[in-house]
Amino acid sequence: MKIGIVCYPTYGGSGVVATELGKALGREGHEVHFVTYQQPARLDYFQPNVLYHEVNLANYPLFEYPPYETALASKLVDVVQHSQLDLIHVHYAIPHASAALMAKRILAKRGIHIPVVTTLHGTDITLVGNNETYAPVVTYSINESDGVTAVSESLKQDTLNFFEIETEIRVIPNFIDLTTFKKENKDHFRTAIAPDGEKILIHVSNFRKVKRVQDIIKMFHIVKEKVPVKLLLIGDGPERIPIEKMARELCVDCDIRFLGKQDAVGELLAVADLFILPSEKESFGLAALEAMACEVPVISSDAGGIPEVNIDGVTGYTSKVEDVESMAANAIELLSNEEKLKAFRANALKKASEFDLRNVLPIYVNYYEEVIERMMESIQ
Ligand code: GMT
Repeated sequence: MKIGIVCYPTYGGSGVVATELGKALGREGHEVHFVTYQQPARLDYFQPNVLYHEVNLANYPLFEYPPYETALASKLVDVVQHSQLDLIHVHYAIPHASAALMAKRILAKRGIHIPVVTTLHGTDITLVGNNETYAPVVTYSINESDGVTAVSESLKQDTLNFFEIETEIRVIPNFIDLTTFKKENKDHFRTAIAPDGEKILIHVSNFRKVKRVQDIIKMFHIVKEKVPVKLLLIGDGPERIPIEKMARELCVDCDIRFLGKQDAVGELLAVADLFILPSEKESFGLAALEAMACEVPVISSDAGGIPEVNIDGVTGYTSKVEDVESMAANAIELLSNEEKLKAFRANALKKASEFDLRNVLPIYVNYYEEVIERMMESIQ
């Protein structure tokens, strides 16, 4: 198959899923064309049948806001026509789905029929998409897509609750490449981070408000009273400065390392004892899955799709959003019981294996075939 993939090229979860999916499809012999405004962060090595097309924005003094959606639609028309794509798969509804649908209509006028699959990732539904600024276009884009997938049951339900949906939404969960994310021996890192044998907590995110990183600092403050512990904070974003300030005010800053954006997250996960994810909203929690694949149990909130990944009392614990005391108590319990921590580590890996890329990739491929066949039937 020849597949066009549209995504955000940044480190965010939707971009990571889209890029890893494209690379895996490429390895399976499909021809994959990424169409976005920048080389996707994880598209970091050459693969013969994975191509990248940059969306160029022609600016003009009249434009206070350069029309990215129009540029993307035009680029898609060009790529679909000249590379003879079989399907466009867009990740994150805004503005990718409406741009792809515009391209589809333009191509139909030229006698080229291409199906559009839209994958909903989370904030495109739960935070941004249901805002009245975007909701009519998001509703239309979902209903007009030839196929729609959501990354968790929870996100599917949210979509059905927030929008007037007239089409089927298929749940295809996020996945993990267990050959890349696995526990490796990085004892020298552990010694550098925790020289006195302290336990290590870790969090990875884009430091947006929705991640509630302040709850991590509060729980760390409580945990530190009972267990010698260090905290690694990976990633960067708008909340980082207030979080650093809070850490200083609570006098826990000496035991926290802000590592900023890191490429080799797996190497850091390899030395962690617990992954912390107290998000207010989280459609899936890919970062938690990456941790679990590295045998790191998860202390999280029970927001959105997290409980579909982090099983309470098995792979870690879930607590109500904002319940910092409960999260701290759960962390203390696990960190103080080596046997239990070991069992939870094994459970985390076992659960992560259910989301193995090798299981999820064929589900996407079958879905593409189903959507293409349905469209062929409809135009005959
Ligand atoms: O978490 C973010 O803020 C990034 C966002 C994205 O769209 O890149 O992540 C969303 O998609 C990920 C991949 O499907 C999910 O694992 C995240 O749970 C989801 N984030 C939220 O729902 C807040």
